[in-house]
Amino acid sequence: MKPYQEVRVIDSHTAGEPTRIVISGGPNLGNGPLSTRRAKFQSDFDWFRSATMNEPRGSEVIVGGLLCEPYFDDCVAGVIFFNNVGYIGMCGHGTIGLISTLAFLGEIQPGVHQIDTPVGVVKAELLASGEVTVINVPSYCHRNNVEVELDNGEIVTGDISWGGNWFFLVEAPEFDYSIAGIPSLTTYAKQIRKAIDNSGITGRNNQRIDHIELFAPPHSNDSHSRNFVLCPGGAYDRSPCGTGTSAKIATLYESGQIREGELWRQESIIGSTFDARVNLVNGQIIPSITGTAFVTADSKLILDPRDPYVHGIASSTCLTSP
Ligand code: PYC
Repeated sequence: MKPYQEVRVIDSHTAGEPTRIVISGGPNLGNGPLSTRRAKFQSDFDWFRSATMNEPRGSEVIVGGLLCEPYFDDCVAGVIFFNNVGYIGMCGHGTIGLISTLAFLGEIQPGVHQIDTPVGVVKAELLASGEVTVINVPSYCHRNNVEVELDNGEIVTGDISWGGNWFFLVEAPEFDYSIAGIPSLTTYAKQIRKAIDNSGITGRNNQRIDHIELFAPPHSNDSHSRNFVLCPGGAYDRSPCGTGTSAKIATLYESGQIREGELWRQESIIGSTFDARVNLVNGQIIPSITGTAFVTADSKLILDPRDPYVHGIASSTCLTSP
């Protein structure tokens, strides 16, 4: 018996944004519904999330996914997504990373696959080209034109929308949407999130709006928009953000700015793209997001109990490791 725990992970990036799928060596969460398993993960094994996501094994940029047996027989896999500070409902780039990881492992072939998540079953199609189309959860705009006041008195107007996570969508074309502009965009997005938190404004059912998405015109003539997305853990999304793009196109559709099936090509702050479309199913907006992921590592993390940082360097004090 080895004096340390081994965790097999497969890392990938989707349009520049990293995903780390835990293949084996993760916690045993039982075989109930994924939402129940996520609650157990959070209450009993939060140290594992921190160990795999925080430095020195991870970083605030990575989104993790624990590969699980699905609860529903017609799903090919289950997944619980998390990051350096907690758990996220759905993750568009992470689902594309997961599908590419399952293909890398030889577990799936091109075709449509169902994935079980804590917020519902998601479909994803692996195309022969290697691209992946995620058929997301129902998405919608909760409130239009909401005003928040920043500490400096500036009033910012945005839409509160759901695309599998909560977003505050703001048109902010005055910034530099290139790598050089990232520090200013990050500061501005953090000021907006602080103002939202302080004002008590939330998504449906009092849920926290933890993603801020800023928009400007695209750099390429083939795209429709460029964005900058601040994630809950403080990092910016290198990809155009699958759930954020879903929230955006649902909002555009509801306000009559795009039609069902029309292409919306969203550029990220690094210039990578997702192709998005609104599909209507039983009156609900079901966004589809197409992108590509590449596997970057198939490796083993070592969790050595003698290591003082075995559970990661976290700002959180809620770790419940034995
Ligand atoms: O692609 O949905 C996404 C996502 C959420 C957080 C980071 N990426």
